Amino acid sequence: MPNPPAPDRRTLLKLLAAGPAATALGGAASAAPAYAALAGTGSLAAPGIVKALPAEHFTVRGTNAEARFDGFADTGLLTPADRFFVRNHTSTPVLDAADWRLTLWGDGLHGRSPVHFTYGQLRDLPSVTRTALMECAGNGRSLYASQQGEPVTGTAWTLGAVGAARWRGARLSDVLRRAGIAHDAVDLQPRGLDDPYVSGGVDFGRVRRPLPVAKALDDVILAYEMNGATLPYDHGHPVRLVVPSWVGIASIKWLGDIEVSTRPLSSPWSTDWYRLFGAAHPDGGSAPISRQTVKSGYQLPFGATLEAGRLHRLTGRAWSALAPVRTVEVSTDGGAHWRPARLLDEPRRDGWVRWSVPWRPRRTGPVTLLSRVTDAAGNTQPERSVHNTQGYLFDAVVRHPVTVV
Ligand SMILES: Nc1nc2c(c(=O)[nH]1)N[C@H]1C(S)=C(S)[C@@H](COP(=O)(O)O)O[C@H]1N2
Ligand SMILES: [Mo]
Repeated sequence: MPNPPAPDRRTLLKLLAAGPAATALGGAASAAPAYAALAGTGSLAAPGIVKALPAEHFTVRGTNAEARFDGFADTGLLTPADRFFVRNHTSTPVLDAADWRLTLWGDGLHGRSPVHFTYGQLRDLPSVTRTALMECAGNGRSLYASQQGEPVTGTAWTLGAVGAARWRGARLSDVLRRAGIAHDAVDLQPRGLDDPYVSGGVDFGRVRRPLPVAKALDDVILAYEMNGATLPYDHGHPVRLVVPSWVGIASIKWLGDIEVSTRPLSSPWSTDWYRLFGAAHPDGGSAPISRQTVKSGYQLPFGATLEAGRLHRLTGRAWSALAPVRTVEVSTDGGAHWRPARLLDEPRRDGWVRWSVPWRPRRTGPVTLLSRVTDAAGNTQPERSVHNTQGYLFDAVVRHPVTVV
């Protein structure tokens, strides 16, 4: 399965209008004959995103599309690709698997360098299949302002910059060994084939971020399938990294090359961003962030109305990147009383669990619903998240307003 279904004509026009990324590398041109059909309706426009973004499932934020977390109620444990959030620094390049190759280079390879792998060679390696969450480091960011009154910069996600998928691909460790990784290699730097990221007149180069060799050799996948189908264009076609339990930025999409180095590497994605800056953190910022954190939420719109006197079944999801979920507690009275929710899935590492709780509200008026996850290592959601200026790793209990009528 070399390529996902080609974008429709309207999308192609949008991509062409979006600039050189869409047409670079011969991808769009070679896929062109399939563009004949359909023009979508009821969809939002995000510059540079190929897939349809129906308004009932997505909120567009700049070049990104947030999935509607409240709408996950009708999805299973896996998030379908057409409901999965997209985080693009620039725009989705439409690449052809047949033209793609991965280049490994740097002083951390002991033999000849560079080393190349074609798509076919990658697919011929033993494959692994693994379910893992993909979650942006800034997921929940807007809650720093709305709930804690603290300003942060960056995309104002609510809770929908997360999804779970079943990824299939080659082990990065297999590729590194075949490429001849040296024993003293310490850092990799995977880099995407999307356009260089330009912001405020500064060209930061193509999206890339150091990845320690220890993690790379542990459980990182070069994924070419998502939920049993060819990896979609927006999610990194033909090949992306999947770095389980780490912040989404580690999982470089449209992977083009990997530097392998015997010295520590850096990029703006490890120096300017994806560190914790602010009063509670060291001068110059924390170390680059790696693991995601703990979160939970109700699959209900903010401000939903619920009928008094009726028995409602409230549902949600909870997850931790640190250990399997152990308990979810809920409060339907603003935090005065807590009770356990029923877990609907067996907790697993790198996954989430669905939960439910019955609730018959008696009195009409505004109510704050809360949920709190605790994982098997004892990590739990605090009342407040420790502020950082770029709003990463929000982990506090979410205060979810509803109205009983
Ligand atoms: N090449 C490239 N890789 C990338 C990005 C990008 O813009 N370009 N965004 C990163 C970020 S910040 C996140 S959160 C995830 C999002 O993956 P998704 O769009 O498949 O949901 O991809 C990461 N990989
Ligand atoms: Mo992200």
